[in-house]
Amino acid sequence: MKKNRKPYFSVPAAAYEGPQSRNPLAFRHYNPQESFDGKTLEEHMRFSIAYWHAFRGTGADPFGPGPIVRPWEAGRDPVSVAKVRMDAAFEFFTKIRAPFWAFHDRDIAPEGKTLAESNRNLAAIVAHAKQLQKATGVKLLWGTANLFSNPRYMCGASTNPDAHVFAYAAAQVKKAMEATVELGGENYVFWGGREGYQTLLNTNLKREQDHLAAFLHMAVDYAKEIGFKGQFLIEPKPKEPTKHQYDFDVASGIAFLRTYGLEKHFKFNIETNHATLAGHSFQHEIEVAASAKALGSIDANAGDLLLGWDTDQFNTDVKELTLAMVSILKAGGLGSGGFNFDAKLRRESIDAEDLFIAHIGGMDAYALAFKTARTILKEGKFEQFVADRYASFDSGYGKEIEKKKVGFAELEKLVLGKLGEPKPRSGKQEYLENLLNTYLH
Ligand code: XUL
Ligand code: CO
Repeated sequence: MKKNRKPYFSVPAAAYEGPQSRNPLAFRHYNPQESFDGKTLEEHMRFSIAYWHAFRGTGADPFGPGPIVRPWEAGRDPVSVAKVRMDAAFEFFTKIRAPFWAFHDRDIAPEGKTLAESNRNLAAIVAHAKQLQKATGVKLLWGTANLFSNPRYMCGASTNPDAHVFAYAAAQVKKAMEATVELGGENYVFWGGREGYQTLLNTNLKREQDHLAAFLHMAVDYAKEIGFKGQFLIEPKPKEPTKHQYDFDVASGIAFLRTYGLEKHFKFNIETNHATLAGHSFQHEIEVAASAKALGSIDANAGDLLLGWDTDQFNTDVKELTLAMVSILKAGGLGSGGFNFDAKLRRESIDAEDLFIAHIGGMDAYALAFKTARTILKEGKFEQFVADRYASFDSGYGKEIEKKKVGFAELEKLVLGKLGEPKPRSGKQEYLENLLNTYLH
C-alpha cells in the first residue's frame, strides 16, 4: 500500500455514534472496543469481509452484465489490477473496522493459461496480501479454492466422473491451503457448489461420495504435512448451482463425515441463506451443528423467502439474528470462526458508499443481536422454561430412560400400574413468542 496516495474511498472510517445516531455511515450498536465478559465486542464478533462479493461483485446476473464499476478495475495487466484492488480492499477492511477477511484463490489472483501460471499469479498476490495484513493488522478468517467457476469443473471437482479433473482440483486445493497457511488463516472452507448431480441418469452417487471423502482425507493429510493448524469447515448448501448438492445441510454433512471417519477434522460453516434454501431456519442449522459439537463459523447473510435462490443479502433482521446468537452463545461461541459477510450489494446499489452502508447495517444488526441474546441468557427465562419442560427426565424412571437402564417391559409395568394416563401440558408457544418480543422492543 503506497503511503500518501489519495484514498480509494472518499467515505470516512466508520465510527461508533450510539443508538441515537441517524448517520447511515456510523455504527449505532457495534462499538468494537466495548467490553463484555472480559472480551471486546470486536473479539466476540470476529467480523470478516468476503472478498468475492465486496471486491469482485459487479451486480452481474444471468440477464446482463454488472452495473457496479470500481475505478481501480480499469488497468490492463490483470496481476497489477489484482494488487491495486487488494490495496483498495484493505483500505475498506480498515475503514469498516473488520478484523478479518476471507477469499477464494481465484478472487484474489487471476487464473492463468496453465496451472503453473495460476500458481505464480497466486503467489504474487499472496505476498502482497501478506504485506497488507502486516501493515493493517487485518487477519485472514479463512481461505478456500474456487472449484466451481472454471468450465473444467462443470461436472464437479472431487466428484467429477473424470479422475483428471479430480487431480486438477487436488492440485488447486493444495496451493489454496498453502496460501491460507502463508497468510495465517484460522480456518479453511470447503463449499461443494458443483459436488452433486443434475441427473441420476448419468451419475454414480455412491462412487462420487466416496471420491469426495477421499479428497477430504487428502486435505487432512496435507494439512499435517504443511503444518496447517487451523480448522477445516464444510459449508452445506442444498442446491444452486447444482440441482442436488451432497452437503445438503448440516445433518447430512454430519452423516457424511461420520460415514467416512472424517468427523474429528471438520466443523461447519453455516450460511443463513443456505439454511433457508434447505427448508430450515438459520437457528436450526446452528443447533444441529452445536449438538454435534461441530459449530465452526457463520457466513452472515439472508435470503428472500419469496425467491428460490441464493440472494446473499445483508441481514438486518434483528429477531432472526437474536435467536441465532442465543444458540451460538449457548454453544460457547464460534471459537476460531467468525461472522463472515457472504453478502452482496443489490444490483442497483452502485455507489461505493453502499458497500459501507451495507456492512455497517449487517455489523450493527449482529452487534445488537449479540447484546440482546446476552441479556436473554443472563435472565435465563427461556432456558428455565425449557429445563422445566424436560424435568421429568431428571429423576426417577425418566432419568433411567436417559441412562438406558429401563426397557419396554419396565415402562409398560409402570404405565399399567401407578402412572396411568399422562397429563397434557401446554407448550406455551404464544407466551414464549411474546416474551421474546419484550427483549426486542
Ligand atoms: C456460495 C457460497 C460460497 C462459499 C465459499 O453460495 O456461499 O461463496 O461461502 O466458497
Ligand atoms: Co458462503
